[in-house]
Amino acid sequence: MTVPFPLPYDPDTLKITAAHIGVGAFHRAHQQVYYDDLARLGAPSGVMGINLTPPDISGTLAAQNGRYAVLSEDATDSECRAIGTLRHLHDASKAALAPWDDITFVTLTITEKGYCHHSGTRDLDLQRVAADLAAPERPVTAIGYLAWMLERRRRSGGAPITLASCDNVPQNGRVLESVLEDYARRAFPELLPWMDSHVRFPVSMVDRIVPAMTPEARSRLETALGHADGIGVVAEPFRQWVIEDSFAADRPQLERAGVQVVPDVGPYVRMKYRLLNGLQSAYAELGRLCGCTSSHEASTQPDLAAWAAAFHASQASTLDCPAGEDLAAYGRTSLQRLQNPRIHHPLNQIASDASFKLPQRIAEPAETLIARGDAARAEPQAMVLAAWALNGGGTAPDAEGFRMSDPLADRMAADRARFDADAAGLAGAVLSLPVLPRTLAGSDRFRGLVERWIGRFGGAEPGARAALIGECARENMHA
Ligand code: NAI
Ligand code: CS2
Repeated sequence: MTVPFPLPYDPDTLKITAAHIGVGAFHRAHQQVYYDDLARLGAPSGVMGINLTPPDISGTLAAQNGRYAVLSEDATDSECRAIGTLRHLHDASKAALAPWDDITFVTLTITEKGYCHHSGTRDLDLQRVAADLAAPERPVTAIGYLAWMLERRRRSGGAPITLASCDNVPQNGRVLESVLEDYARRAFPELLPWMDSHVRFPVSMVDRIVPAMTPEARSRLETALGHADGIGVVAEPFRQWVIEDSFAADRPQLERAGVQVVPDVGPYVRMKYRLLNGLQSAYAELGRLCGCTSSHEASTQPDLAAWAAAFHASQASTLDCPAGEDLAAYGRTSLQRLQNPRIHHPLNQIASDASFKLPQRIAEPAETLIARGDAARAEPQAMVLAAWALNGGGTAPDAEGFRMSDPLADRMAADRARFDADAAGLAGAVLSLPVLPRTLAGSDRFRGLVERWIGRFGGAEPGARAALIGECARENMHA
């Protein structure tokens, strides 16, 4: 049978030494491309994939002979490449059977909620793992699954292993380490000292905009490819991966594929969260208030596009610049990336789980400005939180049926209804959400800004709201 995905290497000969948990759209368009680069450079490592929750795509991957394609596109360029490094995919029903013995490097993208922690902390949410703790050898959560895999490794005298979280969770590696330690203490006490000497949890920053696939994106991909591909993905051309130099054992030669291995990932993470992700979340809230549905639509609306400069100036003033970067240029590039006409990123997707995202993207920079006595400069952040409150946990689907979801949606919808004509009440309610630092509500100036913007936006039609944002951009918001 002809294999319709041409590759310069033979996937069947790859030794599988890496694994990934959470083989969603992002992993297929990001880490897999780095592994594929390594295979093309002659430093191969096959990757075993595990999906503990849907999507169930192992059958499709097998039917495509373990291959799929990634289409990268922007206004001027388009590249379609085959990937053959995702070797075996185990869905939830088969995850217990996955062979872990030869694996020494594991990455994870299991979404913010997959860590079973209390947002904004490193604390295990015991309710989320109660069923696993009751039967630790039949785990369902990612944390229970990893702990049981490590325990079996310990019992069999297995090799050290690196677990690298790649989710957009602040201090992702530290969170994973902390929840796993707490879980192990309760489920497998002998595992704790073994983990100390055998497991490392590097912090990592990954970046590539990979929206959920739509029928339209799938059709573009298949046209470029020339045949069907049930699990291929469309992404922007940009990609970056920065990882902390903290490994337990042998690992793929990531640097050869352009991965930056650094002693401290923190400055890179904060730059990305505040300038790129911060702008995405800002547009998700402000854009939906103005009637936009995608980040392309919001970022090319003239008033919202002009506002990005004021937002970035305020956010950048809270950052240390990582070595080799330029914050102003990074901000401009971030806006241009969102303006990519080929990438349709639904605002409802970005707005989903905002209660896990806005703390580090919007609230922390506002907190820094308040602590510095510069609350007035936090007006862009106040506008975003005002818009979040006014969007009020609304979960109505967009034109393409994409729904917003968030654990705090019900509470926010109730607050929105309760304080319908009361800007001060709604400002107080949003700032007292448990995921936001108390400092925000404690600053009269900042609370006043949120209240003012709730009042201004609340009394205006969607078109007029964009004009208000544009007005603000022109005043340059004290930048
Ligand atoms: P997706 O919806 O395509 O896939 C989600 C993946 O997470 C699936 O493999 C699913 O099995 C797994 N998952 C979901 N909930 C889980 C849980 N409770 N326990 C274990 N596994 C779970 O989403 P996508 O695009 O792959 O994004 C996943 C994560 O990757 C994001 O939440 C984010 O943290 C990170 N990321 C995504 C980027 C993007 O542009 N899509 C860019 C940078 C990071
Ligand atoms: C987005 C991110 O949905 C979201 O929260 O902000 O997934 C974003 O696209 C990536 O972090 C880009 O690397």
